[in-house]
Amino acid sequence: MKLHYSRNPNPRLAVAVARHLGSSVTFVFASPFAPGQAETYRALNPGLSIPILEEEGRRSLWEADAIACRLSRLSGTGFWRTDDDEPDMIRWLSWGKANFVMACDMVHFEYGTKQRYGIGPVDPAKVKVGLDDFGRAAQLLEAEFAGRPFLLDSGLSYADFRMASFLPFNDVAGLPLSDYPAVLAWYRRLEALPAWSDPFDGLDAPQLPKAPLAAERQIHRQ
Ligand SMILES: N[C@@H](CCC(=O)N[C@@H](CS)C(=O)NCC(=O)O)C(=O)O
Repeated sequence: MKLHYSRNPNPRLAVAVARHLGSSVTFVFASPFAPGQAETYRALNPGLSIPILEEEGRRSLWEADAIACRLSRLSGTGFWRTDDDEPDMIRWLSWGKANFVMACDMVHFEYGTKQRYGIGPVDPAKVKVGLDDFGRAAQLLEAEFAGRPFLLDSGLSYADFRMASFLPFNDVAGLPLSDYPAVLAWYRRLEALPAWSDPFDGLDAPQLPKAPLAAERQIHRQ
């Protein structure tokens, strides 16, 4: 089984899942949007994006959530719940993608992706929408995490990894995570997991192109 990945948020998420579960995958560094790569990757994912899981005898699987589901099934663990907690887990995946993760993605896209790949200047209006959405979503999560350490009562699940998928990039995005102490404490619990904090350990994965750090932007503004 091959997991095509890069250091960007969704591939990082898939690598972290594989590492957390101890999946027997070969990690293949991919750059599907680089010149000359499209033809190879179109056969695996018509949309070209990664992560992609290539498994003998099966259609290639793309979308980090689908890959997490497959790897969890193969692992025989309930990291992706298959019991009575599954609806609760799906609820957080669904809400997260439309709210918290979406807000993080919006801000990270402006300060991170656009700057790394020279896609254009930061759009302050988009940043404002992203930060407002982040505030609303983080407030809801703050109340949830006041009562338990992870999203599900039964403990760590894939929903936590998905919800946190853009937070490893917060050095660049600069989202005000510390305004939400219970959310920050939850994220620190994830960071204590080696599979989450350094999923690329031992892999030959080139660093992402640089984007200005949030701290550098503060200095620049003064
Ligand atoms: N909805 C997809 C999004 C996949 C996606 O946007 N992948 C981006 C990275 S976050 C990509 O392929 N970028 C090219 C690269 O990393 O080289 C998922 O959850 O897997």
